[in-house]
Amino acid sequence: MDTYKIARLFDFEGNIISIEPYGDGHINDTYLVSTDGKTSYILQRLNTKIFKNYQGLMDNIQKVSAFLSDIITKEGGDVTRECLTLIPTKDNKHYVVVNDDCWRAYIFVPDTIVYQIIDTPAIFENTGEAFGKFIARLDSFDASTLCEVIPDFHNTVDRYQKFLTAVEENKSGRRDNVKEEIEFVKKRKDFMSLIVNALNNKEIPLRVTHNDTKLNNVLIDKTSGKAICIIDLDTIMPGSLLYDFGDSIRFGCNTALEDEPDLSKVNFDIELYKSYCTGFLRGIGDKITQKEINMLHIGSIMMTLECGTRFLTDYLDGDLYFKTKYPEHNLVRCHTQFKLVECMEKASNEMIKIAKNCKI
Ligand code: ADP
Ligand code: GN1
Ligand code: MG
Repeated sequence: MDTYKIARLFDFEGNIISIEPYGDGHINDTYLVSTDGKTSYILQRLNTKIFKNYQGLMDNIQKVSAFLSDIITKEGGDVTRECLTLIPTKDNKHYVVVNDDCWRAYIFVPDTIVYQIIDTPAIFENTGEAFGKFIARLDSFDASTLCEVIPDFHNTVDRYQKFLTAVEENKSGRRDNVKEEIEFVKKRKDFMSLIVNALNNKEIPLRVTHNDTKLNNVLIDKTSGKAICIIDLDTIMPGSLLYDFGDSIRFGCNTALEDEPDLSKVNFDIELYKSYCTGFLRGIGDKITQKEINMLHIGSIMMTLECGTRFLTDYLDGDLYFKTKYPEHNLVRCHTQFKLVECMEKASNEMIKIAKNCKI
């Protein structure tokens, strides 16, 4: 595929100088397009095997980024740095389909860093504030105008069923290698329905949420250390705030990388939990309910268990979903997540106390 040919379909300023693979996502193919003009661009090929309804997905992103851009303008912010800006194609569409691949482009936000691992609690607190603010800003967005990009994305009851199917089918022939891991999930079957039940019983509200709030989906300003721009809006759809909070904790409170093979390095950092909680609750302000605050620790454990179960499911299926760099990659990722689940389960009482004390 000729990325230059694709890039020329978009309404970029200046002449293209280079196009290089960029970033470290598990799903899409991302390229940095440098030009001789003032602006560089991000060009992305969407993974249409995963995002089958890419039209719906791109419409979601257009609506949400326009909505956020209005709010940021009203607040006197810089829209080119504080939210994603889609670049239209030369025939004024917000994406283009070439040979069944869907491509889109954004303004590249310069002088920012994405972290794969946190080194400063203050940065994590800023990240929490940005994600909290993100949900608060979308509070008045009409959720019924969004399509459900991946149905049942965080439906952990459904994830459990899919896991059982993968165990049953054993497509990869790897089932006997992972007996303990399978038992680990089965033991937690009842736990996996807690948030789904709370949503169904309307104990907690359904909101417009990001649904993929890991640390490398937020751009941090190099100079100020502030989390300025939330990216990767592919999974924006109705969900629970507990999913967004929990996924950030899953990724950010890990003392090691998501795919660290040495499990002695993988631990849950409770001080970082406190930092994120403080920032998140400040960012979301009065938009959070008491019941949600009481369940923040459950969100954290749930998202970690869900992610580990997804890695295990994909391992059993033969690595069909996540990009992998070596044959056991999904299993290594599964192990880090399950180790974190155990650590969080042990730290639950402390996590509950922290959330209570953070909210003034
Ligand atoms: P994936 O769904 O594959 O994770 P992302 O949309 O998260 O794809 O993009 C992958 C990486 O590209 C991000 O982690 C970030 O480093 C970088 N990136 C994406 N969009 C931008 C942008 N507008 N400005 C600067 N960097 C970006
Ligand atoms: C994927 O796209 P990316 O790399 O930000 C995945 C998330 C997982 C995450 C695990 C659409 O996120 O749900 O939590 O990997 N995204 C999708 O790192 O499945
Ligand atoms: Mg990403």
